[in-house]
Amino acid sequence: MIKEIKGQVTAGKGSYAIVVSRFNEFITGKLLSGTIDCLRRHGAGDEQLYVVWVPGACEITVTAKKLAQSGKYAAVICLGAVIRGQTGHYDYVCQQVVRGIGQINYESGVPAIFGVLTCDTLEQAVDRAGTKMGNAGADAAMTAMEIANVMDQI
Ligand code: INI
Repeated sequence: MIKEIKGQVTAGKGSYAIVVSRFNEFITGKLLSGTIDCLRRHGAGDEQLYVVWVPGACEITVTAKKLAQSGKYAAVICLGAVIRGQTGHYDYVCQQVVRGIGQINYESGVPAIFGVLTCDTLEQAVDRAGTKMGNAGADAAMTAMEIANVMDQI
């Protein structure tokens, strides 16, 4: 018989770390609200949630790595907003964050969830921070709960 594992989208008993950047806080604050709301709706108590603010997207990785390596969290959710219009080094910031968060996953064995918006315009970011296109923070929370549950079952 095939043994098949599928993740349940429930918070379970584990704790969740959320790293959120202050840069573009108008957007990232909405992502954070979406993440917390989604985790609570799926059974998380506030004692299971740990929020760490960092200056910008470039500082997410070092922080998320430390949280992942602590072994205290079922998943680390990374929230940020990199918007092309504001910087010539948009591509460098994006590359650094994407690669860094990806590395945390396989180096620590703890899921690090990519909830960083990489947008060409502020309007695109607004669309993904609780308006037309949903809330990327809530999406990241859903992913975190599902993969944490998968990890529990393996
Ligand atoms: N940080 C962001 O989170 N988003 C941005 O759009 C951004 N821009 O545009 O430059 C940004 N820059 C700051 C960067 O993440 C670091 O905090 C800074 O370079 C110091 O290391």
